[in-house]
Amino acid sequence: MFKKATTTINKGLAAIFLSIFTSPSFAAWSDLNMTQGVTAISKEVFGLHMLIFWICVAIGIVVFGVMFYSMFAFTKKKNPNASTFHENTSLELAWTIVPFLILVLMAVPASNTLTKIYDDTEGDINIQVIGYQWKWEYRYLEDNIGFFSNLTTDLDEIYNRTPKGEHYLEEVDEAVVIPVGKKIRFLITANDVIHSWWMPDFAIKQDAIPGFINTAWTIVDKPGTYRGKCTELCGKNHGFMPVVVKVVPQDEYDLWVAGKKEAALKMAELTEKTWSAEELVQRGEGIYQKNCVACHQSNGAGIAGIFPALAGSDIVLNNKARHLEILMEGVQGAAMASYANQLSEVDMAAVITYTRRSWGNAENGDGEIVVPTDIVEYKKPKV
Ligand code: HEC
Ligand SMILES: [Cu+2]
Repeated sequence: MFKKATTTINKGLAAIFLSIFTSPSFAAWSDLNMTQGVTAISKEVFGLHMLIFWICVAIGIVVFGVMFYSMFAFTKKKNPNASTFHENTSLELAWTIVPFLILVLMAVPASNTLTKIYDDTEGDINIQVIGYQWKWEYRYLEDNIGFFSNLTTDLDEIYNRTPKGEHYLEEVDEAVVIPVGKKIRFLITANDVIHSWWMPDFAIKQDAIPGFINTAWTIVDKPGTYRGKCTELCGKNHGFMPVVVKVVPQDEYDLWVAGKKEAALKMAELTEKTWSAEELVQRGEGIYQKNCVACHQSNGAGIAGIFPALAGSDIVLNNKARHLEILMEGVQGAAMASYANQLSEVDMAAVITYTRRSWGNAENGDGEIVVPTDIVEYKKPKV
């Protein structure tokens, strides 16, 4: 029984060592080892890791060598009279100075790399990264564009109802896009709790802390899609807020920025235009179906005792200010979340107006509508 177990373990170990030593090149035992990444810094970090690993191996061999040598060379049988000396100045000096020198030897290149990593000077492109429960927001400071990046993995995959896809839990609706060869500085913070923005291929792992801004930077020369995740336990959906960065050639990046700006401009125009109640109701229906029916139901009747009815609700009928506030701020301690960051001004106004105008609400209440500029006004800092 015991023998069988040890044979299995031995075979397992042999297989592991065999797989390490027979891999194409020594650095390529990458599925066991740390990733080398794709940037100069990440390769440097990998180099440091290997250097220190081999120093540890050498120390291990010396220490265990001496230990095993002593165990076998000085058994009671071979050496019945143990020597009893104590205090040996040169030995004590040696075992103080040698480890000190080893530490310095490791500290010099490590500090060198750390100083490079902590360079917080301005980048060619500066992107603010904001962690939320449970998604990331990105704001390109120079171009004044921004968006949220949400997980897109299907719930069916998460609950094992369908096979898991290739990028399971590492796919988003909108990736960060950056150009090759440019210095990108990330200004990392959070909106609610502590998150951490981790992109192993760039050797970036930086805490996102509310009220603080931590920086990180990268220059990536290899186009591609890179994937990371939040690495600070941040609540129930911590495992569901991946980081995806697409590195593209400069001209492709310029096109992307132009497209984003155009979309923002269109949105601004939509916000400013004069909306009729009918137009808002029409637009609001789809938004209501997508965001609200799970709780308030498509007929606005809610679910008794859990989700209040919006049809005939006093707030929806007669209290425009409170209605707006609930949608913008959410209700503390209840399942009603804030939609301020999830819906554009136009969509927010549309969904509110839709609920004020549907299910007989227009007839039974004041029938007031909310237009996009009301939301813009609400969002302005109050003095
Ligand atoms: C996850 C469930 C959920 C979703 C989704 C949701 N709500 Fe709510 N909503 C609630 C709950 C619970 C309350 C009651 C909060 C409280 O006062 O305790 C509420 C309250 C409200 C109220 C106040 C009603 C009243 O009479 O007190 C309005 C208005 C409202 N929601 C509108 C919306 C709109 C519009 C959407 C979609 C954009 C939406 N809600 C999405 C759960 C939800
Ligand atoms: Cu997080």
